[in-house]
Amino acid sequence: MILDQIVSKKYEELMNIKAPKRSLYDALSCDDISIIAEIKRASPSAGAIAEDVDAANRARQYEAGGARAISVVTERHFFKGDLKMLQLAKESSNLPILRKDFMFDELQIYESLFAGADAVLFIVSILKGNKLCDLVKLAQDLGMETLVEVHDEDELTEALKSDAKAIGFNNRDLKTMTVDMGRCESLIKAFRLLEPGSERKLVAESGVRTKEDVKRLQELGFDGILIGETLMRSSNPTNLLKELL
Ligand code: IGP
Repeated sequence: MILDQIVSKKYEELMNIKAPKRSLYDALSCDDISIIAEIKRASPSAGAIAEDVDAANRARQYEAGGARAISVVTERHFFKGDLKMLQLAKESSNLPILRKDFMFDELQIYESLFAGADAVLFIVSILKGNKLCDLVKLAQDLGMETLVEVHDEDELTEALKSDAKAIGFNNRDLKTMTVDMGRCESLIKAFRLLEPGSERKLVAESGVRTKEDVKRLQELGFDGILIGETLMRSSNPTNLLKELL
């Protein structure tokens, strides 16, 4: 019957959307440190960074430089981003794509899935109560991976209640927009005490500029580093990535 055929085709299409994604966790599981390279047009702290960036070309340049994943900031009003950038980055590279936005509603998780995100970011400071655990679970049930971002020890304790397999330590305080490179160091120490022998992957975020910064974070035991502005301001991000690694 034609109706059965239509439904079974539709089912197949939906299962394809939920199919295993490019894995951010795998990208963070290499022997050496992995760079997650970010596409970010603007930010509240920096203003305009590269508003006319070609996301497809950037994604190719990042991949050629050895980045292991790409983060795309899709927030529209303060970061001048959109989901089209994410789609272009996905089509133009083979790397896992992390959607960076301010997520607090189930609809945003579905939206990310349909846009092609392989992983989504959750920021603990804007998620109260059980919301964080619920959203992490929903994203994972839909086949996406999750990176949960913290800025202090209280937030870290919250993050560890969730099932997230990757935790991001943000050097930037999103309330004041100031960067303190010592944050990652104190937070990774706290993490080791709170969860000894943990299997979670750890990502250092924000303010990374030099090879020395990368080395230092590697020595501290981070699996990945997220770099935005430094790469976005470079006219040759491929070479810059090679220098940083
Ligand atoms: C990148 P930087 O300093 O390299 O540009 O930082 C990334 O950590 C930063 O863009 C970021 C972010 C976020 C952006 C961290 N958490 C949450 C938007 C939303």
